[in-house]
Amino acid sequence: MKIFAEFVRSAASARDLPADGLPELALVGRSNVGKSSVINALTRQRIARTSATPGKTRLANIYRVTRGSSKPFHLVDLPGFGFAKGRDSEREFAELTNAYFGARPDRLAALLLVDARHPGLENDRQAWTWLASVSDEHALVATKIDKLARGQRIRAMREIESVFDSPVLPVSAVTGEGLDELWKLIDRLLNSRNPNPSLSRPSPPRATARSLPTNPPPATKPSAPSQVEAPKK
Ligand SMILES: Nc1nc2c(ncn2[C@@H]2O[C@H](COP(=O)(O)OP(=O)(O)O)[C@@H](O)[C@H]2O)c(=O)[nH]1
Ligand SMILES: [Mg+2]
Repeated sequence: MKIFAEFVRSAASARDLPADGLPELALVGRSNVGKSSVINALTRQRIARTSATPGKTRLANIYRVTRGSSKPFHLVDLPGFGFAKGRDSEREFAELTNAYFGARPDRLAALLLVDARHPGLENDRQAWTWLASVSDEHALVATKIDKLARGQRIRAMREIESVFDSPVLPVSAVTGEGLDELWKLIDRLLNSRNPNPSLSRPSPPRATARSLPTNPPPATKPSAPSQVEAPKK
């Protein structure tokens, strides 16, 4: 399948986001979680700059992506969060994301990327809660799955699904694992959005993250925060 991707622009606030009505998919995640790498792997281009130094990107980078005969969409690489600690981290995330999407939650489809090796970090959980409050169309992706051995993986994915109370899709930008599934998930997120949200309220479909073809959802509700340690690179 042919994929065409081009950089559109960087945006410092919601005002700079394109207003041409194309569907948007936001990538949300801590700095260094692998957002840019996932974009490059998905588009098979070195279009997004990756960095071993967290915190380089303070702007949202917007790409226009067309896959096969599908309608084009905008991929929005949001600035990473995760520098501030404790209470400040909640504010940090709210500021970053509200700057981009505060004015247009109806148009927000989003993926939260979490590091497969660090299930349940506090700021990841805050980000998930925030996404759940502003968007029906969001799903969870675990990055850098290549860094975990088989046994560790199963345990880590179970823990992530339990903490977030949601299915998770494991991917690797390095080996390409999970990318086909990720494309399917993206198609579903973009296409399940109602173009006229006012017609569908007050019973919005909540099918997106739930319909991931991964493991069944955990039987129990998430427990207390499991860890808040600083992630390894
Ligand atoms: N092993 C491995 N490393 C990855 C993967 N994705 C990203 N990385 C590395 O993690 C670092 C941060 O990646 P980047 O895409 O810049 O993260 P961003 O800050 O979220 O955009 C870089 O050194 C990448 O090479 C992956 O799937 N597997
Ligand atoms: Mg990046």
